[in-house]
Amino acid sequence: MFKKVLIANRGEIALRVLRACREMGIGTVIAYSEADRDSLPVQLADERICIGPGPSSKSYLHIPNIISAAVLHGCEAIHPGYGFLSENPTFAEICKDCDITFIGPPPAAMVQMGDKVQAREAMQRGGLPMLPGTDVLRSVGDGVAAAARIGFPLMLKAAAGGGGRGIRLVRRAEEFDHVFTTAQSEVREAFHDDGLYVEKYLGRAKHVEVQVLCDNKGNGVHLGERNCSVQRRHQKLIEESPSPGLPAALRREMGERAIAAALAIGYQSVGTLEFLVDEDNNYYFMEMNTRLQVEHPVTEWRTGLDLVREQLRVASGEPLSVTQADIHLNGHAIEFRITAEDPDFDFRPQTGVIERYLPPSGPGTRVDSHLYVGYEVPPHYDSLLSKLIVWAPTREEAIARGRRALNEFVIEGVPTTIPFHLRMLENETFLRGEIYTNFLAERGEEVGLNS
Ligand code: MV4
Repeated sequence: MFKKVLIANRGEIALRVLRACREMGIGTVIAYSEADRDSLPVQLADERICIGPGPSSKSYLHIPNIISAAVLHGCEAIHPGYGFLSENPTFAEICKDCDITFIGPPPAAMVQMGDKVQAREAMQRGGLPMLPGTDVLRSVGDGVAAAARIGFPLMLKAAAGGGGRGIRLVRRAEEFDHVFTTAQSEVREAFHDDGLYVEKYLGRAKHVEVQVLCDNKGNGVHLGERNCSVQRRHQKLIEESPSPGLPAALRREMGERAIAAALAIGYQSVGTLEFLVDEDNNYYFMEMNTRLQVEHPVTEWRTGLDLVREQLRVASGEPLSVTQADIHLNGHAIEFRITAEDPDFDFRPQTGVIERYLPPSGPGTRVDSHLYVGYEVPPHYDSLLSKLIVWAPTREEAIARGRRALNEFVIEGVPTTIPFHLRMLENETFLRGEIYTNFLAERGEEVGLNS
């Protein structure tokens, strides 16, 4: 096992990795930007090193400074957290060239899953069901021909995109040319790759993702699913497990096929396979995230596993500490993402100083957060402040616990999404477990959204 790990991230996930390291007796070095100088992870880490000014491009995305930080502090490994460089195969390769273990999957798996067309092809070979779709499209002409074959409505997506970036719904043929050319220029700008692809659009679908964990000896386990259909403009807001209404047999089948497909591409570390599930419980592979995800605590609570501990173990060459027979999914867990966005003003991100901070506690209540009174929310990064994760034996009890904990949660100094979450927990569609991916886009006014 490693003696010292560089944490190349910030906020709540830096704290999360730091905590796993500390419990395992692993030394921690936090790489931080000038904007995060006074952050909690910097205060709690064993050692700290500034890797640049506030803007991510000059700090958390600046590979030379991060590698130098690890070398200067004698770190054997780097944990990238999520976001930033966590799915950057070039960074993972440079770590390897510098004899530093990248705590995550092999670069080849990142490359393959990072290209959404390659990912679809690989996962289809791995036996996963797919929506009708196309190869990469480079011209409007290719697009029009493919669209005619697939039929409308369809989803136009960026081959180098993912997570909703560069995604567009095209309802009718007459829209296609314009949407394709607009998307192509935006995608070229955003990803330096103008590859697009088309999939048959699946309306009234649920976003159900399967957590997998693999070591570097060919062992792998699936750790249940998470329903992430409560999304606003492709930003997840609430995640829960089990996915309401998913038949047990389907849950088992999705897990078994997800882990088989992951092992078939030589996957290692934690990973998440995203599916769309339609009203008849048909499921289709969408994409694979080759990193630890924000919502991992939902799975940790149901399985009792520490996923960061498992990542550190497999990265140091140890076998999985569990077999599939050891995995027992208990109760119901729900995560609420508390962000510095104002739900009454179109979720506009806000900065400010935390004037009061009283996180909830009590039975079945976990708060992952880097906040403290006096903390100044920096403008450079995403707006996640805290994750509230509640667990209870049943969904109804978890919802009641979520309501209680959210009402207890005091954050003053910036607006937050707490009021939005409380409204969701009063919404009949949510309470019935019938939220689909387009709920907030089409019926957001039911929960006070004006978008
Ligand atoms: C789709 C889809 C419906 N049909 N693809 C969203 C981001 C990325 N995970 C892929 N996503 C979707 N892909 C097809 N062919 C629905 C989603 C989707 C979604 C779309 C719009 C608004 C919110 C959404 C939430 C989850 C999934």
